[in-house]
Amino acid sequence: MNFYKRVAFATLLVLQAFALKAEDGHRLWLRMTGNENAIKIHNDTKGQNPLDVADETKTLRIALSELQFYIRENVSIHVEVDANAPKNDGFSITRKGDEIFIKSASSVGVLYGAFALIRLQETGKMPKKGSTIVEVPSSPLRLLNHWDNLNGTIERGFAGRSIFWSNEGDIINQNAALISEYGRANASIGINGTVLNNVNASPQMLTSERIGQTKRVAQILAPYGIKVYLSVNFASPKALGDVSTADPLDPDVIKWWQNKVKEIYDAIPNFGGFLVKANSEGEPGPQDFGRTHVDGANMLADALKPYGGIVMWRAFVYAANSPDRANQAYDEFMPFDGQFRDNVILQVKNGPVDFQPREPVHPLFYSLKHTKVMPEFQITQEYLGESIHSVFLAPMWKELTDVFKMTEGVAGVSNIGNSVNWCGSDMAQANWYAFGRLAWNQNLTSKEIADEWLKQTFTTDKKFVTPMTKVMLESHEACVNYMMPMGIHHIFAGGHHYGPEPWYAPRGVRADWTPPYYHKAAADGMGFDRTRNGSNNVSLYPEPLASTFNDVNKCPEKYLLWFHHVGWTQKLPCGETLWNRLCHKYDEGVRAAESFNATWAKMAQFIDKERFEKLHILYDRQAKDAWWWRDACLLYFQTFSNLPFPKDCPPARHDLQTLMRYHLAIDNYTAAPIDQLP
Ligand code: BDP
Repeated sequence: MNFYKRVAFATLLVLQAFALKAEDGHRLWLRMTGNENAIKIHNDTKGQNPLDVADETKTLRIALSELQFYIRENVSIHVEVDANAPKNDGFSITRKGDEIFIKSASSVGVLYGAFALIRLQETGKMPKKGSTIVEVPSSPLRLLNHWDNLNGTIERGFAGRSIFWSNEGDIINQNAALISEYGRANASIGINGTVLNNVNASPQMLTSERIGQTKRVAQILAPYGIKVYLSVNFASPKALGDVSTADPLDPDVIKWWQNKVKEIYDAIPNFGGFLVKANSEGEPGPQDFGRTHVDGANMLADALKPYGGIVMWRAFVYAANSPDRANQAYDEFMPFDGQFRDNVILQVKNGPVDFQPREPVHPLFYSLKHTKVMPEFQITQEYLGESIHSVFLAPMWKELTDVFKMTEGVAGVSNIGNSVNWCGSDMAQANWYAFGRLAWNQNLTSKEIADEWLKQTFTTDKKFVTPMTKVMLESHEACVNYMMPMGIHHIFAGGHHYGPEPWYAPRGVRADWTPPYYHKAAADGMGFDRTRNGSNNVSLYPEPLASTFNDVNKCPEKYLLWFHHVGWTQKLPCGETLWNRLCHKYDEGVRAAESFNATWAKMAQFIDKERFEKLHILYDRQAKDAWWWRDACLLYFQTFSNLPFPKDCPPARHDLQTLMRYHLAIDNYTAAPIDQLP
């Protein structure tokens, strides 16, 4: 080893020694141990191009050092940026004897190849002699969306404060090393873009001072192949006091945005573009000036076009007093199909209401034919137990990716904060990981992702990986069952969205912000009639889905109460009455949560004490919360059904009055990330 390498290696060992002492989760799935073998690494890239760009050179250097430090087998590795190799961030890995060749048309592709090789090694799948692997990502845009506010708080964040912004001024320099680690972690799973601020965007984001700070983040992330994007407030020109209106057709407004975009690109040449939440939940938008989504999005798109920037325009819109919120995005956007510029992408949440534990696929994914569309998933568990419940979200996201090709891109609302383990809970890291892996390859199965994540994050020991893979794979369905099975949705407590409050309906609150709007429980039954006789939401789907959803006997049980209002004693295709089935589904959820807790309790011997104990507290709490959810929902719905629990269902542990007096999460638990709990 030369001097530089020896120093670097010694530093690495010291860092690892520290890290080994305390398994605080900070290293995520990148827990590889270093390798003293001086494996031979060759950079076979010919000529100067494309390595005449400083960031490209840095990217390649990162790839080389990752391989140098972490590949343990005695092989020699050749990396090469070559125009004939896989393009679009793709790479090939070829093994001939003890030589491994990583090739890509870009240096970031080589970096992805390097991380892929390390992942294969860590999961016991090092390429065999004579084999070739070629990977090209499913989605060109693989983006995190941070809902970080400029004062450092994070909307729906359960892992501490923002790593980018703070009230106390510029924390970016202070956090430079952390932001670089963030870049590395994202690059290791193929994420190539990040929106740095909340969709409920402050106009202040576009001041010169904040653009300067954004530039710094962009510089730190560029070598990892990550572009930065910003959420913008549509009223910025007016709100910042520069123009008297924000009307997208006003020449002064158009000029303002052109100048602002130029200012950004002068500072950040590889800037990605804008994300916009307009005319939604009180945010300003073109409709405030009698204009349309198309007028607004295209005006911004035209300003960004000369620089190659894009607009991600969100389709999450709904107005008060609509008879069915699930119809609204479709009604507002379908008439515009084909009218958006080619650098506009409509960003659509996976379901038509709002990141519920389960929703049918948003109808816009089936119907938009001439508009670019990218799904928006929520990695942070706003509606799935925050950073307290361990719920692996890949199976939920697969419900969309199994029917929709993400050819334009995909966004995930991040669960990252300055909590030492990044996500508030060690298990929640799996959702960040799964998002990146699915964005890279939407055909991966949930099982493959869980398996490789567990092996890298905890141990490759089968006695741990096998039972915990099962727990992870069952965890989403369990959460649906103990919170809101059979198509029930949005019965959360108002505001924090952690615990159940199906009864929440204070006077003066918009109907569509209260659970009774969604569950419609009454003496005759429960569920939202979205059939052709009801809100006709079923007709927004193509055939045969529309007819299947419309028919109470054919509608999948998991969507039953989403599409139908069903009588309490009505017999379902499974043979049970609605009431009995509902009781059994809640019980299934509780039993599963208890079994996860019991399985985890047996895992102590396989992993470190620190993470074991923290998660043990969480799994225990999840099981208790599952009981709380089940009792609250069943006892409340029982006031309408007036029916007893079926004989094989255990009696409630709580009484309804008590459950209604306390608010799960607010009075009982603090919403602080677990590693900050007393
Ligand atoms: C809802 C969240 C809210 C977000 C909104 C959005 O409760 O905090 O601002 O989505 O996506 O789920 O814009």
